[in-house]
Amino acid sequence: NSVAPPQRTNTMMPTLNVTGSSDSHPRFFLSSSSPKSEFRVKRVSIEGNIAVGKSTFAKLLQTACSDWEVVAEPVSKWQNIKSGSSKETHGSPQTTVSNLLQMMYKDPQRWSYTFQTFSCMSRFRTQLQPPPPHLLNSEGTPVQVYERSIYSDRYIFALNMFELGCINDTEWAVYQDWHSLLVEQFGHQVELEGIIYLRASPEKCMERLKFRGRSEEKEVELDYLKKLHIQHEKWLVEKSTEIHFEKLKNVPVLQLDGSAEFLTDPEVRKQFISQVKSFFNAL
Ligand code: UDP
Ligand code: D5M
Ligand code: MG
Repeated sequence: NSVAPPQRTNTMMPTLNVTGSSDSHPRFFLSSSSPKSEFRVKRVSIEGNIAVGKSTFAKLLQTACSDWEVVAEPVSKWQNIKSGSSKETHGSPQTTVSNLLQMMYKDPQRWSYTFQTFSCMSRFRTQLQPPPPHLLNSEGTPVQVYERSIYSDRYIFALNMFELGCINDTEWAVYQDWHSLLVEQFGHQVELEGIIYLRASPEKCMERLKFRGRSEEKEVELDYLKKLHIQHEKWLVEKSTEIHFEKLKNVPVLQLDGSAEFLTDPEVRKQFISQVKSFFNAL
């Protein structure tokens, strides 16, 4: 269905620009992101365990169709925390002060809450970005695809950290409070129309995690991946996770077999793309 929900008004407000014109009267025009075109862009996140192949799959989608725009997970931002914002540093170059991803894995008790605030902030920023102009002008089915989302941050990682005792009761209460406030305030701007769940066994993910060899993840244990797998299953398959946002409860989920070798097997790639196309068309 290409009929847009009428409520997505805050991003949809057409921008009224004023310019000088040749007859020296101001000229008003609507920017190219008209409400109608922006409503049509669907937003979908790719969800799945660590190292299941989300980034690889995202790249595949990016090359498969010009109507699909992929936004990668900002891992490098978490690995390179910069010294203040450029405003605060008065134009002097920012320097890397720490690697928060590494700190979280080395001392989860101390750094999990900090990590959750930072990763969720960066995901909010990502999901609030307007679609690029070529999607707005697309004649087909334009889709903006995110690698993970503000929802997996809460219902997979933060929840898991809380259940592991790495986030305490107070931190969990505070986290949930600001997360809900932001989701409610930004409303339709941060909603998803669909989710692709790349699903594989924790063992397969561990094999790929080792193969990828990201230094911060050296000490990640199979047991941690098993816990994250269960969180994904509860949220996206069994639907037993308590979800606090009505729209999210009913978001369609496309499940793909992440253990298939879509990186090297062209047949699997073809099948995946075809399933994704049908899924996007039906949203
Ligand atoms: N990978 C693979 N075969 C596949 C998909 C992925 O060998 O069909 C590898 C990929 O090359 C990488 C690792 O699995 O070395 C993890 O993939 P990625 O970084 O995409 O996983 P993510 O953490 O983003 O889910
Ligand atoms: O995920 C990137 C890396 O970041 C991986 O080590 C998991 C970690 N990650 C991502 N989001 C979170 C949250 N919210 N909490 C804790 N850890 C997180 P990858 O699967 O490699 O794309
Ligand atoms: Mg990735």
